[in-house]
Amino acid sequence: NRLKMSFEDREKLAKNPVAKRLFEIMRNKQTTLCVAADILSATDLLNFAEAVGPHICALKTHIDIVEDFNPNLIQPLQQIADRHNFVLFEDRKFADIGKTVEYQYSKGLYSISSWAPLVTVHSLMGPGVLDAIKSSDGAKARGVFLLAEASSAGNLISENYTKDTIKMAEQYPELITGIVCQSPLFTNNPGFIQLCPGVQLENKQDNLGQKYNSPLTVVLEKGADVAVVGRGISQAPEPAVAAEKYKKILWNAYLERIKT
Ligand code: 5IU
Repeated sequence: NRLKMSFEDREKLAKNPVAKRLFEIMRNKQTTLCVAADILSATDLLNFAEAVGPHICALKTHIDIVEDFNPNLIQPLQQIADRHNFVLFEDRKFADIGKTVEYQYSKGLYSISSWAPLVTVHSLMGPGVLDAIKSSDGAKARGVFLLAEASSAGNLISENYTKDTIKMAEQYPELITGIVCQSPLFTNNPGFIQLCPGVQLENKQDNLGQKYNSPLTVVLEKGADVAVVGRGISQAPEPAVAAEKYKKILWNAYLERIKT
């Protein structure tokens, strides 16, 4: 049972290099916190990454919302990620035919595959998207979080879609880092990491359909390994303080979960 296993034991079973790296970072930094850096200015994004860096295992970006984006942003962002030892994670949610995804992933203004070892992908369009990610240009150690469930109210994902998404992931153990979901999903592969967005202490929802659970709920009841916190940290008066607080709650919940 994945939920009772330590990250150390699961790291040995992971076949994807980014999953192995994430498990290692989580153990060493004692953090399962991924911060969503939904930030509109390049300078603010860098300052934010620097502030929360010590407390996170991954920084999730939406690079296409940066209003003054310039490719020169990437190098300092990578330096911050290296210095604080976290993974850059572009939440691109690829959902087109394989060939188009290949271009979106490795070409264009953002050239995502050259700097983001982790990306999100929709299973909707079929496994050709995963073949495209696998064979595209870019850095070789790469991983995918496949989207099996969403935190937004009224989303159209059915139980069968979720199950079939997990089956698809299991066909690509070398490429798949894990699964984005909201419940303790059944997978035969404990090397997969469960990523759970929609986590906050203050609010239960926003005014655009986002639904939140507490850090304790997602780890102990929903099976989250890595929890994504966005505005709970980015809108806090002191993001570094908030990040440390979430980190500690999440890590203690993980220890509680694996305790026999
Ligand atoms: N995100 C979700 N829910 C999902 C998926 C992705 O919230 O089901 I898939 C993203 C969107 C945003 C971040 O970048 O995670 C959550 O930010 P807040 O914690 O600010 O709501």
